[in-house]
Amino acid sequence: MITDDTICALATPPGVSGLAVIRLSGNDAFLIADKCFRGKKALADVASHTIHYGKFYDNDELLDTVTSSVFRAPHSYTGENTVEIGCHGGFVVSDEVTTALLRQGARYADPGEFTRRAFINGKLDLTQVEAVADLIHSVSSRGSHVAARQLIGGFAKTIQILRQSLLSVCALLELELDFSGEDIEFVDKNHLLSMLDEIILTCHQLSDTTASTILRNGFQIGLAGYPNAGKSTLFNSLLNKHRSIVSPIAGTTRDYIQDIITLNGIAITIYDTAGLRNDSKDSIELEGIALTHSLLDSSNLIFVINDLSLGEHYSHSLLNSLQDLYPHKKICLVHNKVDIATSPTSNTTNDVFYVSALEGNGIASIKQYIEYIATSSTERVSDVLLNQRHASLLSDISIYLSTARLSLEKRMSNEFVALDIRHAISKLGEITGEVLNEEILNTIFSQFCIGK
Ligand SMILES: Nc1nc2c(ncn2[C@@H]2O[C@H](COP(=O)(O)OP(=O)(O)OP(=O)(O)O)[C@@H](O)[C@H]2O)c(=O)[nH]1
Ligand SMILES: [Mg+2]
Repeated sequence: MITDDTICALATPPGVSGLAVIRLSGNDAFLIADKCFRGKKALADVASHTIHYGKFYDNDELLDTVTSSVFRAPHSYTGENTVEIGCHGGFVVSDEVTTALLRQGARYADPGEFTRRAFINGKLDLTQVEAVADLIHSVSSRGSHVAARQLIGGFAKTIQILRQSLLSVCALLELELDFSGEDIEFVDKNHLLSMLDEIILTCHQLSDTTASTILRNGFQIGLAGYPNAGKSTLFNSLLNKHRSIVSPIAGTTRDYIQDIITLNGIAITIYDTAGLRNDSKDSIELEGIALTHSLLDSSNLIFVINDLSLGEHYSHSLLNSLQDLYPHKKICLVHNKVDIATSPTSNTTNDVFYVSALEGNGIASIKQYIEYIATSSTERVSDVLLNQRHASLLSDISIYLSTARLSLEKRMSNEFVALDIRHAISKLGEITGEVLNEEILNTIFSQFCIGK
């Protein structure tokens, strides 16, 4: 499908840069570009996938010397005629080039409109569109690599295979219905049962979003502890920079502070938090404590920092209460200030660390541990960055298939079995966008920026 209007927008971030790229896509892309571009040949006459050097004018005013990359429909990102104009960067030139194209009949693109056209023209399915968004917004190289694999269609293929096998089973079940009087069986029911089991299992395995969320947003670590335990000192030491204020006054950190380090290609977001104490009456500090809890709640790993100079068991009641509050979370104990501790220190083990955040002892082993945990919690993700939309559709699919399975076991009529399988097929189609839901489409494309 080729839409009537031709859209244009800056595809690179605005600002001072070596180059900027302006995209022009639509039926009249060559016609419009040729009104501004003067090279050896008109762009309308050159072959697809070629690049041309020339001068770019707004009427008779020379704006820049540019390169024009030409892509003819349907062999372009959008599936439409496309020209990508590479001009010099900076705030002025790209703006003037865009304005000149608008003056010649192009329309300014909406956010995500290029990708939306790619979807409408069948160049990308919905999982690939989502991969584009993840690729642009990725915060870690591992997440970006998974998104790249999703972009070339890994996930879409898995869904297609599931859909195809369900479609063929459904066709056979419905065919059997036509011959219901004749006691003919086209589908081996035991085989169908095991097939449904397999697909339900695949849906369950696929639908855990934890690992994908870590790759998309980063692995979150919360530093918790009583005031003055040395959380901010440890935070700075892990980041290797002076980021958070350190002082001997209890209650120094009131708001939470976050920063990112990258370990093994995974973004690790560390949160320094307000010290947790039960007896505070200061309303600001109490608000900080409430914030700390909401952060710990969303953390993938929690470190409880204990001031070892006050004793090995000084923070035990805090550790116990956090373990009660977050029973499913990994919580480690960090004994800090070994340099001034009087009690003998044991060796660092898997969950218990002995460090001096001030002097830097033991920090390397904490980092190693973080890297190990973050890496192993994302290992299962291969070629899909699952999001909530996929997860909820996969859960719907499991429910439909489980109902179909039950009907089959109860030897109910094929009609019922087929109906639930059809619902599951439709939900699989929603994942890839074959079954359209306008509202979902709008939500997905609203996350894109202009020019993409
Ligand atoms: N000797 C020694 N002192 C430390 C160490 N870590 C932190 N301190 C000191 O302990 C005091 C408190 O450190 P902070 O890092 O501000 O402690 P905090 O847990 O962030 O404190 P609040 O923000 O008030 O909750 C400061 O005087 C630090 O210099 C350490 O490993 N050894
Ligand atoms: Mg602090």
